[in-house]
Amino acid sequence: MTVERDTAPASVREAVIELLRGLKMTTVFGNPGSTELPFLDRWPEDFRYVLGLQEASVVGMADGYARATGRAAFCNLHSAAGVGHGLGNIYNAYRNQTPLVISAGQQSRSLLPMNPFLGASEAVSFPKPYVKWSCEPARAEDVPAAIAHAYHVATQRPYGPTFVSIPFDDWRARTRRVPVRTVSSDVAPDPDALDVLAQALNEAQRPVIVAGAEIDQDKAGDAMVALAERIGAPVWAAPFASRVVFPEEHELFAGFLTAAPEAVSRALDGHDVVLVVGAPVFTFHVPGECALFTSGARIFQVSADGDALAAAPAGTGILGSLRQALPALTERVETREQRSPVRMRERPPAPKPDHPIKAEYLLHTLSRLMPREAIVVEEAPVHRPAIQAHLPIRSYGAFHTMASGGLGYSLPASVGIALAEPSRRVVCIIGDGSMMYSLQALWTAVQHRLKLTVIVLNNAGYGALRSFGQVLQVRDAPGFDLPGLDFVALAKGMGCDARQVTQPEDIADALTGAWECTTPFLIDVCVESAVPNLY
Ligand SMILES: Cc1ncc(C[n+]2csc(CCOP(=O)(O)OP(=O)(O)O)c2C)c(N)n1
Repeated sequence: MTVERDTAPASVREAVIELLRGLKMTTVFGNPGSTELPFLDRWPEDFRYVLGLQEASVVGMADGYARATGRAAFCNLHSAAGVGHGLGNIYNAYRNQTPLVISAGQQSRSLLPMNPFLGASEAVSFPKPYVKWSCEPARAEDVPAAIAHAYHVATQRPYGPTFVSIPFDDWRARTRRVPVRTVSSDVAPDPDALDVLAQALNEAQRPVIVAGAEIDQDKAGDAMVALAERIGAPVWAAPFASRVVFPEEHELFAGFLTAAPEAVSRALDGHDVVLVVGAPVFTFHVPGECALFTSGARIFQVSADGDALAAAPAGTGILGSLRQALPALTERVETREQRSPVRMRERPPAPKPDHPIKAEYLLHTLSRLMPREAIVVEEAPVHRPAIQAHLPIRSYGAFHTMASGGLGYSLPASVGIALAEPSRRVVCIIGDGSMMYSLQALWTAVQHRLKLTVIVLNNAGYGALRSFGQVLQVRDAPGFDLPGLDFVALAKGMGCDARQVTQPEDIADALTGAWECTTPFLIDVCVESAVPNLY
């Protein structure tokens, strides 16, 4: 009689542990404090606690783990200040649409009226608006139900983080177990709307697809490729896509849209039907005039993210999960015999081994030598165009970055991904500036002996700001240079083996050595400090 067992009396802690087990959230990412100790008491043998040394790393690791497993991940943060440290990556998780259940300690209910040590004022509001749902239950016995609720909201489209604040004395209160329920989260698209879209595609002279991160998240990659091949349309990556959107060596892959209205309009100019799949219309970083919106081109957007459909300034929105919508659309469209000519993506020439090392040369060499099953995690803003040009990602699931622009994400995320995918090599390509935001994630990677290679693209400064400063004609601004950072010493100080590379001829040897390592290894590559224009 499952129902009776499910609802039998228990302590709040017992009920929460059983719930987490039932929801397959037995890997808990955390940083503990006194307010969380009752939860950690007598830790169950089948649970894994992944300790992060600062909460930004804890949340980033959980995000990476959730991305790689395709399931919600659970975090346990320290009250108030711990949540505060985690907020940057809570924002990132919200924008990444990563399903996370974040719990945080709170002081005892009896002490709260007296502003106690470690008390969180307005705990529920603190992480808003970057959590989809937030709760400190009115009664201790409601904590397990609140966590179940948080899980089901986090795993509804669009996925995202949720938050539960748990007072210290709640864990020992008596309650009833909550049942582990199944709640579906796919949304079927309106068939009539798909008919209209299919007709537009069938009648189009030059259709084009703009693909976004939702495709990979939804495991709808094969369906995306099948649709593109059926209609013979080129596929662009949406601006700032945080995952692989299309195999980058496929003949229909057209390249990456820049997050600027004029650049997007130029790239899509001449196409009469623009189909945006699993992405906003569009993510911009700089203002400007997007002529596409008034050009007469018909824009269609298919996504399970109702807010992305609502925020689009133009076009027809179709709400639906891509793993449902894409096959249904492919069935409806005619195979195009006469393809409009697809502009082949130009492959850049092989870069030269100059000194100082050019990022392009490093990335070209990396692409040649990297194990085929490797997963790339990126946070090197000024080098992103070079990464896109020289390190083509060939398969879904093999690339991650944050959707939001908040630095301090990718190093901990790569740790979470490596924990979820222990058989695959994870390669984190990261700027020297980005490296310093959540550096302590490296310690967790060492403790778990992960197959993680960190490649620091060290241009001794905030390259993206140097570049953006040039675009905006900002002169003599302070705060762009980062002299005196010794990444080999920093890594070794946390038990991570590391070496510095200053000569192009040493790159191949350093990479080959890293692949032989079954524990984390950091390569600090000194690259030239001159920066390209990003816009
Ligand atoms: C949390 C956070 N703080 C500050 C910034 C502003 N910012 C954007 S790019 C950048 C420089 C990044 O430098 P680095 O990681 O060395 O990469 P590079 O641009 O040189 O490739 C900074 C500081 C940000 N995006 N996020």
